[in-house]
Amino acid sequence: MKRENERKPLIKTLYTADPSAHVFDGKIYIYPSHDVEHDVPDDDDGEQYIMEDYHILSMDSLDSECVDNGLALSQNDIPWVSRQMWAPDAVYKNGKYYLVFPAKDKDGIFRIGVAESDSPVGPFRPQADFIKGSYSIDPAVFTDDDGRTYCYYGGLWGGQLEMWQSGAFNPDEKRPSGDDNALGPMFSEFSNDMTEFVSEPRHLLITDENGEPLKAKDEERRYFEGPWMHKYNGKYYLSYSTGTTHFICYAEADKPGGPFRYKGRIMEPVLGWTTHHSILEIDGEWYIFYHDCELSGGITHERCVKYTKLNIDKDGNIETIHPYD
Ligand code: FUB
Repeated sequence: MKRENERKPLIKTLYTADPSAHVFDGKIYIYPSHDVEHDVPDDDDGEQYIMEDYHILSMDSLDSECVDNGLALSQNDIPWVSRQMWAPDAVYKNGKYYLVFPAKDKDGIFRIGVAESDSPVGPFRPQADFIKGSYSIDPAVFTDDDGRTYCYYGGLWGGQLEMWQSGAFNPDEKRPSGDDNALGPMFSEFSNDMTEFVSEPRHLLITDENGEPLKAKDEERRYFEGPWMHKYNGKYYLSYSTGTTHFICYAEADKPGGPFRYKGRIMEPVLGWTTHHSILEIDGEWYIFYHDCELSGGITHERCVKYTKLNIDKDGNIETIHPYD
């Protein structure tokens, strides 16, 4: 049976997207993008996503009202940022809450920054500069049982991931296509104090069932953006959006850095172009937080966050969700 709040916009007073959900101290916190209303036309570089700040949402339980906790961090307060505060995540470490977010620097290049707070809802104090060596978008932060904290990140097209194939930023870099190997998400380890990457950023390998790297033309399975990591029965599950084909898919590995083997589809397309999610365990059951454009009647940059139950069997197989059933 569905819960009262399930598959419905969790909050209607602001547009929200890209929900990274966590349980801190028994309460649910959602770290979303804060979409804004405007008339900028859509394009493949995501110019329509001109978000300027973050608001953190919270819920006492899955059946409670979702609360907007107000302004948590604005682009105007971050020295290195020019614009486009895209999908964030958060982690609790060292007795502090860290907000990890992508935004364009003063040269128009997406970087990843960190801000900290004593409260899960902020306000967050940004570090003076972006994480050295970071680039692209959609950071998802995962702390393993041994306390090591990793960042999964990167997005194609407007997320600029293809532009770094040579190791330096090149806006004219050719996109992988056809039988080229697809680009996997990036993977780096954070220092314990969350001020730097302590491992060289590298692409994660996602293979097919035969151990062959997924190809760029395999748009129903290859990585596009929006990575998330969850651990289940000792295995590592990388889930992500396929972008152009609008699915949320997943791949499995024995280690946090892969290699990952493609496993299947978690969610069919939602209303809107983008699909972006997080997965977490709440009171012994698993849930996916995601977004669609129901609240705005389909306007791609005016999205709303939702959640629904995820069914995972004992072997870690995830049942595909049809979001409007
Ligand atoms: O919200 C802006 C971008 O749209 C995110 O970074 C992507 O994952 C997509 O949801």
